Amino acid sequence: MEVYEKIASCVGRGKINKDAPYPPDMRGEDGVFELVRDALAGDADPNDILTKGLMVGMNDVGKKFSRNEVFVPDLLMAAKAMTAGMEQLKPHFESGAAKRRGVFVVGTVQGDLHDIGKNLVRMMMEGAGYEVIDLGVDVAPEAFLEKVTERPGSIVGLSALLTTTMVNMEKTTKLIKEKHPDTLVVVGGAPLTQEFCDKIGADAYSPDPQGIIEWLDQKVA
Ligand code: B1M
Repeated sequence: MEVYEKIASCVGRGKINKDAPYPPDMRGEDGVFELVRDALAGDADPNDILTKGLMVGMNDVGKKFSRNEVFVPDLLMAAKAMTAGMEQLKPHFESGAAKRRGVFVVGTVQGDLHDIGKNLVRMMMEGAGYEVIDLGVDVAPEAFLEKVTERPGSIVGLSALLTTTMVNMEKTTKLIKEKHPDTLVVVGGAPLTQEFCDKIGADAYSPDPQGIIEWLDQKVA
């Protein structure tokens, strides 16, 4: 099995590291931590580790969850395993952070606790040279507004993973645009579409963080 497949499989099984007792049938085997560490030491591309390994594993577990083959605790273990890999990729994505291109306020909208995608956006934006203020998860529209008021000219990034929390993205965008019409609001997350972005009056949507960076490159010269 090639290394990316092994990483994907460990994410899917929730195998964090060698010492982790879960899952019992993988006791003593390398987990995501060791596999990513060794892959980086062997000159693997951090982007490949992310897209061919970590994200593939997380996608698989999501599909199994949809088919009722795994349950919420399995998603949690997969998320922990993925985080053990992402932590090590962080310095590689942040290495371009010498310059500061602006302030990017990011958070997962109210009611939503998913933070892996949002953390990835944070890392990539830091890597692209932005000062990032991460408000975390379950962020109320007022909390975004407060930060924008405190840091005029900042760009806001909203993440949502649930169809039920997408409405809070709309509330947040409207509140910010009402008080600070010139603020750029960019949105992303698995259930979103360009159509939804247009409907709520956000400025840009991208299915991945890179698309947001490229859009801002055009917009904020
Ligand atoms: Co949840 N969950 N979850 N979950 N979970 C999903 C999203 C789901 C699709 C699973 C499924 O049914 N197949 C489903 C949502 C269905 C829907 O609304 N249509 C779901 C559900 C139902 C739930 C609960 C309701 C389950 C329950 O309790 N019954 C519950 C809700 C809790 C809450 O938020 N209030 C819940 C809980 C959880 C856990 C806590 C167990 C865990 C999250 C742990 C954590 O984040 N720390 C979890 C997980 C892990 C998932 C899946 C499996 C993986 C999400 C993930 O991290 N993906 C997910 C299924 C799936 O997506 N395959 C699922 C990896 C990540 C890198 O991708 O976040 O999409 P993603 O980010 C991408 C892009 O979307 C984009 O960039 C990233 C990289 O490409 N992006 C942006 C994201 N934000 C962006 C912002 C941008 C730009 C791009 O600009 C600002």
